[in-house]
Amino acid sequence: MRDANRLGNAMKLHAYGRSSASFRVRIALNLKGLSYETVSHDLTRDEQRDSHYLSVNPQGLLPALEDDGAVLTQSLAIIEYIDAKKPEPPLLPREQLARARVRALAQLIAADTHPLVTKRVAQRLRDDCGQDEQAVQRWRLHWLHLSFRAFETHLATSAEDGRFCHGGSPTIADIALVPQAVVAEQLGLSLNAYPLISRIVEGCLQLPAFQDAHPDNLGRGEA
Ligand SMILES: N[C@@H](CCC(=O)N[C@@H](CS)C(=O)NCC(=O)O)C(=O)O
Repeated sequence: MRDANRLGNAMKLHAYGRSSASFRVRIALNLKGLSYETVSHDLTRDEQRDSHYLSVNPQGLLPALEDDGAVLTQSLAIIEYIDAKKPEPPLLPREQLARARVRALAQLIAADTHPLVTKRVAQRLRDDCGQDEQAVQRWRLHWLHLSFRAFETHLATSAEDGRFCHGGSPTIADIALVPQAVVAEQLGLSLNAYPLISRIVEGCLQLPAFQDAHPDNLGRGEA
C-alpha cells in the first residue's frame, strides 16, 4: 500500500488516485513544480482508516502532507501552505476582494459540496439509513447539481473573461473545481448544463499540471 513516486524531496503526500481532495493537492504541487513522494492509501479498501494512518491524520481522511517534520491536513490549508512556501506562480490573487472571491469559490466546492458526496456519507446512507444504490446516486447528483448551478451563476455574473475562475492563471478556485467536475462526470452528471464551468474545466485539463494530477494519468504507486 505504500509507494514512492517522486524521490529527492522530503515532502510526503498521503493520498489516493481517485480522491478528489488529493487531486487538488497534486495540482497545486505540480503548478509550483514541487517534487514529492506519494504514500498511497487505497480508499476502496478503507486504508485511510488504518491505525497507522490515523496517527498521521486522526480524521482518517486523505490527503495529508508531511513536510519539515510537520503534518498538514485539509487540502485547502495544505494548498495555502504550498502557496506560501513557494509563492510563484500565485494560487490566490493579491487584491483582498479578489482573494475572498477565489476562496469563496474554492470553499463552495470543498466545504459545501465535496463532503456531501464522499464515501463515508454514502456508506452511512446505505448502512444506517437503509438507502439503496439508486437513492445514494440521486443524493449525490442532487447536491452536485445545486452546487454547480450556484458556481455557474457566480461565474456568469462576474466580469472575468472565463478562461479561469479568476484572472489569467489557475487559482485555488480552479484547483477545487476541476477534481469535483471530473468526479461529477464519472457519477453521470453532464457538464453541458454548466457551460462556463465546462469551458474552464476543459481549459485547465489542457495544462500539464492538471493533466499529470488526473487520476487516469497517475503512474504506479501514485494511484
Ligand atoms: N475537507 C477535507 C476532505 C477530505 C476527504 O473527505 N477526503 C476523502 C477523499 S477525497 C476521504 O478521505 N474519504 C474517505 C471517507 O470518506 O471515508 C480536505 O479537503 O482535505
